[in-house]
Amino acid sequence: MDRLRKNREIFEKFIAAFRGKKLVIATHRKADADGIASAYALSTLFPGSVIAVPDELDEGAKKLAEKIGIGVKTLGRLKKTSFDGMAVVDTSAYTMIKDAAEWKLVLIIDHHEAEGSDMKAEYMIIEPDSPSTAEMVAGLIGAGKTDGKTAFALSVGIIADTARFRSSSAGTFETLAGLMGICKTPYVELLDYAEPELSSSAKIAVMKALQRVQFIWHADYVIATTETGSNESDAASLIADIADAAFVASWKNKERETRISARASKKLPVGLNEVMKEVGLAFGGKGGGHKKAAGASAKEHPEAVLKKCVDVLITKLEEKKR
Ligand SMILES: [Mn+2]
Repeated sequence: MDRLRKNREIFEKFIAAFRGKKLVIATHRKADADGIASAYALSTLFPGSVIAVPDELDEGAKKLAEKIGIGVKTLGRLKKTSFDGMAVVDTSAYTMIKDAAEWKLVLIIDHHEAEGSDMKAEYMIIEPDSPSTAEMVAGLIGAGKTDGKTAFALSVGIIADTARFRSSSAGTFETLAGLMGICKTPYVELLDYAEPELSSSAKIAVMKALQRVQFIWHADYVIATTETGSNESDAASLIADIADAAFVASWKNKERETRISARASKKLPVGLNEVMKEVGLAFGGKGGGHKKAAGASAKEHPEAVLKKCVDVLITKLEEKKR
């Protein structure tokens, strides 16, 4: 693949230019296993670097970091003058990592769609078609060159972000097989890290979301909406196992905004990242993500935002027909 070769070239140039430098390797807010695994793998090439996040880790990322002993710092507490620059993995949008605005960005590795991405770095490796940043990083470093801990982390990142291979290519399986050969961990154990058991309170939040599901049937597509206090992405993923599109809203009182988590079935012909972008813009917020998994923030109450999600999706479905 031409693009792979080109990206490897960029990566090698980056390595040569920054060898021995002290970097902050950062990922997006509410960091997930893909972001943390990618940051960790990159950090093995830059001894003395630190891994940092804007706020917190999600359950999977927390479990992974504990298992292999990844130290994660908070971005706001780091002294910029102690570092030679920041590398960002698994996002290229300032909304996902506000602190990055104050840093000199030297490298971005990401697999999110170009819309909504507004960060620029000296070295940029973006592959919107890649199912995970972990797979990209494994390809850039060379899966065969990783150590056991790195191979474990990247395996978990790949399984987590593909949602059990819903979005995967032959390359995904090849890369994972290579990594599993190195970390010698059975798939079931990796899966346990990629999809950790939800806490009881998270399970209850999802159950409440299910109780409140409303749906409409439009031109052979079932579109579901609901609200929850938390765990909107868990609820959206579960509902989209059945519905063609799921929009789950959660009101964030501190930010005075609604967060939407959107998931689509294989069948839905419209990219939810486009829907989320339009919804965010309509309410003074932002949106984006992937075609099948996207999100938005909106300065409006959940009911109105969910209505807008459905309206925008239906408009786009109608446009497809024409
Ligand atoms: Mn990712």
